[in-house]
Amino acid sequence: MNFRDELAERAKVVNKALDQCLPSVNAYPPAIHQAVRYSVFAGGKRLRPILVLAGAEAVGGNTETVMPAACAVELLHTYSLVHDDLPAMDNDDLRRGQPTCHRAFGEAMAILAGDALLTSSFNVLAQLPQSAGVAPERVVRVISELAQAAGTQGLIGGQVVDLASEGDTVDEDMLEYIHTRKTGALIRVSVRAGAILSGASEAQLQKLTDYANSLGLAFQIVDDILDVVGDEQIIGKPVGSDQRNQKATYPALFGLDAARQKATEAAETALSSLNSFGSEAQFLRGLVQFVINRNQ
Ligand code: GRG
Repeated sequence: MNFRDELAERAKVVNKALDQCLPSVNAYPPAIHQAVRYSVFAGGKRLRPILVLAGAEAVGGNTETVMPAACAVELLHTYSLVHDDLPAMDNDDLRRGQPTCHRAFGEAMAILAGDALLTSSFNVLAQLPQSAGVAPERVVRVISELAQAAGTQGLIGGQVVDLASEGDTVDEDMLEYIHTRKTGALIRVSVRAGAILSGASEAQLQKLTDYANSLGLAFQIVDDILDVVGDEQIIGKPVGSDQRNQKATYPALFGLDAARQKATEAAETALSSLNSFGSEAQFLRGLVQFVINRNQ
């Protein structure tokens, strides 16, 4: 199986697990379950849950055991997208090629769907000792790391600084502050969660953290580049929105060519962080190429 097929296969397995951990659309009250399921199944790449599985694999763990954590991370990611799209934030009409949650279900339901996704993310994690027999100390550590990644010094902190800096000239330090939190924090905790739940050593965790930091940077730079040169039909949202919203981006600060060069360097650093791992980290290596070459 080539890498893209394997990636698609893993996304399919994640989708099945996500389907099982969410209430059905008919569960009372159906309006909220429809909005939640609509947002989760609108067609994401499932990069973060796949990173949880690959993080486990890299330290000899079992991907089925950590699947609930993979779902938890995707639920939390989806919450951040739903709230980010709201009129009070980015006010976007399209996400993953479909009307955003508030466009389809109204603003109040979109706020509640985001809240529901965030809370159920932690519930799915908290059930790991019972559902998969994972040691409670490992689960508590992951819960704490995920809460920090999502909190005021993670996603929310990045979002606050991003919103506050719209229209301002942003330097490289500020750009890094925003992106290590908005994008990097969740990518990092995804890899770490899979590894922690699988009993990784601190030395392994450090190397995987270095990998994830560089992968997150490469992912963000490519995301910024796609907003300039991407195909609207493929990326599922209008191109040029960063420029229209005067967002701080790598191409805006450095130009397209230098941004591409930075992405390539970050990819190389990510790969070298895995030097001490063998074939068990092959999927993590493949993900670096995927992130660099992606067109969506
Ligand atoms: C807490 C409201 C709130 C926001 C936090 C994460 C975040 C800040 C906002 C989400 C929007 C955004 C542009 C985040 C940057 C990371 C990023 C590029 C997200 C898109 O991730 P993909 O490409 O999306 O993996 P899919 O649709 O494939 O899951």
